[in-house]
Amino acid sequence: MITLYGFGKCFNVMDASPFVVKVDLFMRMANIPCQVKYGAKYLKVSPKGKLPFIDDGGKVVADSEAILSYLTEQYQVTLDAELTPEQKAQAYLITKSLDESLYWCLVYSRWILDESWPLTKDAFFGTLPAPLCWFLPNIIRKTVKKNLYGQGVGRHSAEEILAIADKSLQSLSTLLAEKNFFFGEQHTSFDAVVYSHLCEFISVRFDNGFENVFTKQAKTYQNLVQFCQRIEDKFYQEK
Ligand SMILES: N[C@@H](CCC(=O)N[C@@H](CS)C(=O)NCC(=O)O)C(=O)O
Repeated sequence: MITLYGFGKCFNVMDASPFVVKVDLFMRMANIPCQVKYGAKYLKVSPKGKLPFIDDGGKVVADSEAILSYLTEQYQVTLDAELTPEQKAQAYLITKSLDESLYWCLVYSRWILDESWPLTKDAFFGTLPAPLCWFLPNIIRKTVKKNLYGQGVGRHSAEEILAIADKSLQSLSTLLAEKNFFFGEQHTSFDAVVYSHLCEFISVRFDNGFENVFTKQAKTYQNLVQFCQRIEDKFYQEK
């Protein structure tokens, strides 16, 4: 049985990390059974120091894209069998755009945006004992801020980052249009990729009903909201 290592259910979505959701949903779509193990402690044993990674009977694979490629080959997954080489190329490049651009807007919206930080802090560090809970969250927040600056997104203002995220959301909404899934009526691995990023904006719920500006903006795209619902109805009935 494959073990998927992630951070854990958070804000009402399957995992706080879109990359973990991507792998989880891909396995659900491909009917590959797996068990999940949750905890930031697994970062220490991850081959690349990030989550997700999987352990398939001793074969360890890290990085969501590498995991999807490994599973596709090892388990003869046919989710993308009907896609043309051109569609596969488009899916690859859009995936990179979501993983490398929209993802960092999400990081900003959770860790840096002042209106979200208290909730993020509570969700990620709420069970930390004292004295760790007094200083560790702020130390990690500073590291995230540094990473965002290094990556580039952190050099923009909140309004500019929201506009960057919105361009991706708007483009996804245009691409999806009236279709049920991105390449038509049949779901493909690309729908797992898109859902993994969208759910972190659209499907998140806080007990107090709070929605940050990024979530509010994402929810203005009705077809994207319906797409998330469609995926959840089909693959996350236990939610
Ligand atoms: N390219 C990787 C990205 C994975 C990634 O960035 N994971 C983040 C969580 S969303 C992580 O583990 N961060 C912990 C760290 O950087 O210390 C993938 O596709 O799996």
